[in-house]
Amino acid sequence: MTAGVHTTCPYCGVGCGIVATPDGKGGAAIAADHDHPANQGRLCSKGAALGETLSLGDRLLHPEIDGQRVSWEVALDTVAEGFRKTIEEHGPGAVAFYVSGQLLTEDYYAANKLIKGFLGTANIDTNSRLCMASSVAGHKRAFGSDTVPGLYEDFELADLVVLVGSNLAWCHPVLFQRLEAAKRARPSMKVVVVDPRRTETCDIADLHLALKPGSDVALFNVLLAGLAERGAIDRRFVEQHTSGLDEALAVARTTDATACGLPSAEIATFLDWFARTDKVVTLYSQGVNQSSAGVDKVNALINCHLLTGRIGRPGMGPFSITGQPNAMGGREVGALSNTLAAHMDFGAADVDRVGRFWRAARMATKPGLKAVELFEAVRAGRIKAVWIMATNPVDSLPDADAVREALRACELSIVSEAIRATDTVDACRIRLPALAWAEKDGTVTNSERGISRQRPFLPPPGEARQDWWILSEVARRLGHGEAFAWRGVADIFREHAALSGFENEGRRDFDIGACATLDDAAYEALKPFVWGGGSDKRFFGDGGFFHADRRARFVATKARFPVNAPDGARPLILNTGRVRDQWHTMTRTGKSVRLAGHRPEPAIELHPRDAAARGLSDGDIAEVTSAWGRGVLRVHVTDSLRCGEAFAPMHWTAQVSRAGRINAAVNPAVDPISGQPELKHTPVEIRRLDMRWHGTILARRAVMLPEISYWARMQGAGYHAYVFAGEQSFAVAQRALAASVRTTNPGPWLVGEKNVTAVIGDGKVEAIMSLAETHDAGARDRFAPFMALERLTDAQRDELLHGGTDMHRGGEICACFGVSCGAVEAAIADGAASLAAVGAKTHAGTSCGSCRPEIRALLRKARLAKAA
Ligand SMILES: Nc1nc2c(c(=O)[nH]1)N[C@H]1C(S)=C(S)[C@@H](COP(=O)(O)OP(=O)(O)OC[C@H]3O[C@@H](n4cnc5c(=O)[nH]c(N)nc54)[C@H](O)[C@@H]3O)O[C@H]1N2
Ligand SMILES: Nc1nc2c(c(=O)[nH]1)N[C@H]1C(S)=C(S)[C@@H](COP(=O)(O)OP(=O)(O)OC[C@H]3O[C@@H](n4cnc5c(=O)[nH]c(N)nc54)[C@H](O)[C@@H]3O)O[C@H]1N2
Ligand code: SF4
Ligand SMILES: [Mo]
Repeated sequence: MTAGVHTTCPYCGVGCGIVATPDGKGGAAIAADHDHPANQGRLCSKGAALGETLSLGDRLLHPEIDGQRVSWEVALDTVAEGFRKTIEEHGPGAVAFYVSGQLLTEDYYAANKLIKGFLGTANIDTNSRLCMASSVAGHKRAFGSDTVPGLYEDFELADLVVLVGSNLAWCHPVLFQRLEAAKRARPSMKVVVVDPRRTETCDIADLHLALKPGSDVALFNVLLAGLAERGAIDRRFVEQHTSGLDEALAVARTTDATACGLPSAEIATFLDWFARTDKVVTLYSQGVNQSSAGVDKVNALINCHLLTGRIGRPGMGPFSITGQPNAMGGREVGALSNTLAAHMDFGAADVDRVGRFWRAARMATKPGLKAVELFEAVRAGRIKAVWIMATNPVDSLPDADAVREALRACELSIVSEAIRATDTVDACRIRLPALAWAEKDGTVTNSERGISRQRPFLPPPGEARQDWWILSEVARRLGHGEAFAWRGVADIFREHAALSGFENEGRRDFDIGACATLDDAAYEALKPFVWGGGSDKRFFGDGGFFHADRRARFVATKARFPVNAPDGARPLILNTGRVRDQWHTMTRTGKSVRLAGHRPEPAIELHPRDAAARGLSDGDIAEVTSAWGRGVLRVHVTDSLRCGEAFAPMHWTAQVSRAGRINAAVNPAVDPISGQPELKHTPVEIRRLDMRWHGTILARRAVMLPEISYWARMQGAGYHAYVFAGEQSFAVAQRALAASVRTTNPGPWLVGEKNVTAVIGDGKVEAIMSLAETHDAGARDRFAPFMALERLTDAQRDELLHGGTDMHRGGEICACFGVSCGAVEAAIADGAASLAAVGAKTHAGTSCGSCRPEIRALLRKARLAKAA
């Protein structure tokens, strides 16, 4: 065993420290870093399962052009020559990069420098456009800079924490656990959740405001007016450090509170708590940003903090939480199409300064296209060469079928990817193999401006290379070798740090100029640190905003509502987001067996009344249609939604589900300022599909399913699991499916009862299939134990062919120990009355803790049932 390597989790923006210890066989043991300031020894279910994502079977390991393996020389020459020719013939505006908050800062810097300083265009946008763009724009309007003023410890120090459009329990679980622990230690602390859905985050809420989708501006306007009326104003702060209050208040006072669809008593309680409490943190995420009024939502809530002077002091402030591990690093290098570099923009002085620093050959002088319009330009043929890095836009952009079409029609589509089978890789001509988390080297910045090292702990596989190397090789071929002559990531980091300090003199918030002189050893050993702020690392406690007059701005935000409103034909509002155990397009979390249990299928959640009105029951298959496209998903009926609203997770792609790719249906409307798409609000209709049969397959080797209406694939331990349903005749489907299974899983075919069939060769199950006229939700759980057996006894074989052991598990709760809902309910029925007691009986909730909100919900349900 080698010693543990200190690195950072590649998933969410909390940025937890990890110690990875390679096992010498290509894997590694993953443990939490007890010394990392972000997590202090904690990890969530996704972080804890990282060890299961390291295998190489599905990696892109060699460059490819049009499906043929080629050498790096050929691939790089083709890319460089393609860009050179396109620019020569059509100008720099005909090329584009589309990059990602999952690049390391050094990779990100290289991409941004190449296109903006040497190709002469700012047509580089990042998936942060779908994620943080509204916060960036809102910060700039209010503060004059894109600054997150506070720190994680502010959540622990606050007396009131307001979570707006954030499902913290599932999306930033370690921060949620820190908040939960603080509230337990100090029960007087209050938590308010503002979200149309009752999420797991509401588990710790003292007040849940299930507002009408899109009505956040109205809510915070009402709050602003109410605070002013009650005199909850910090006059000194407002007078010395802000401007624009009168205009903002005038608009706020005309806002109609009923727009929020909330009982007035709830709004009154919120106002009362906010007015009375000095230490307030307002944390916000995609329920705010991903909206056609996203920037106004950000400013409406910042207004309330400026009015009360609650910003940049311990336990106070607005806090925009980032999603991706390096969303903040991307903002630092300036890789949005409307930012330049190092928190500079396209003003003439900035363009000149950065151009001199880079010794740029061809400097971009104006902002480029934003993600949605960038892919429209690709589709229209105005952009003829596009290079995608570390993001999967065929699944994650709205109106996603149009994105796929755009890429297929593009003359030069290039993708740098770690994984071979993704919907974007399938659509691109040139495929460049990138290093993945375990192999790459560099830095990331988390939500609290904390910079940490990601360090490699496994050797580079195949011919995969890190993104910065690929970029600099292309730059060299285009004649810019000198500007890209880095020997390694430390060189790039020093250059990036130097640019942040270059002619800065305190005018720009982002300044890590001191790091420009780190030597290689110091960079290697770099400990996590938070950049900026005063001695306590916070910004703006004493003003010092970055507008020219050093004052913050109140922004008058008039309540506007989503551009695409529901109507008679599409009366439901589709909201989308995340589930606890999957990460985005599942290229990594989808490999983990233990993460496959919690939410195994793409689901559409519906309120019981909306379901009943459409003849839908839990477990049915439904088609979701919008003006842009459709998806086919499994129905989940739940009263955690408001009537009239539906929710679907964003994670399922064409690789894992035939039609579960919900972004085909999601609308591409954007915020007029930030260009961030409105991913939380698409008018849809939902109808039941009449399935004539339902089935489950567990097979050692992947099965090519015939054309059927619905299927989803999930990872089992040493096998693939498929759950599916179809509209054709039963007999035809049964024959076609059996043939598919046997093609890749040969052996004796045994026919059992209840339409169970199996391939069992030499006593070992190769494949199991069951088909029935009704959905059998427990089939996968019943059959799974048989796949774990090396050799079946006769009795076990008979049991299998009779339909498997009858144990309905009701879905998994605890990913760490694989504990089902059924087992937790049984423990509760058996007398376990607390989280600790359930843990003692079942182990559930005793490791990473991500499932504790769900266990508490089951405990509550049992208590209510008992009381009734
Ligand atoms: N498990 C998991 N964790 C993740 C990720 C992941 O893929 N999986 N991705 C990471 C990334 S990149 C990001 S950006 C973050 C996202 O983290 P979050 O923003 O917390 O997650 P979402 O589920 O996208 O959306 C948050 C909530 O916004 C609510 N919402 C919808 N419309 C409105 C509205 O009009 N107003 C308000 N107030 N709320 C509304 C939704 O109901 C939803 O519960 O998560 C990060 N963490
Ligand atoms: N409907 C709906 N759509 C959404 C959202 C939503 O809430 N609702 N959320 C949006 C948000 S906030 C986000 S952030 C996006 C995320 O959407 P994407 O960025 O498309 O999602 P990922 O699956 O994280 O894609 C990252 C890709 O990079 C690859 N990769 C990993 N590491 C590396 C590397 O080092 N180099 C290279 N070259 N490749 C690498 C991974 O295999 C993966 O394919 O989705 C957006 N789309
Ligand atoms: S909270 Fe979970 S996903 Fe986020 S950084 Fe920490 S371990 Fe990774
Ligand atoms: Mo994100």
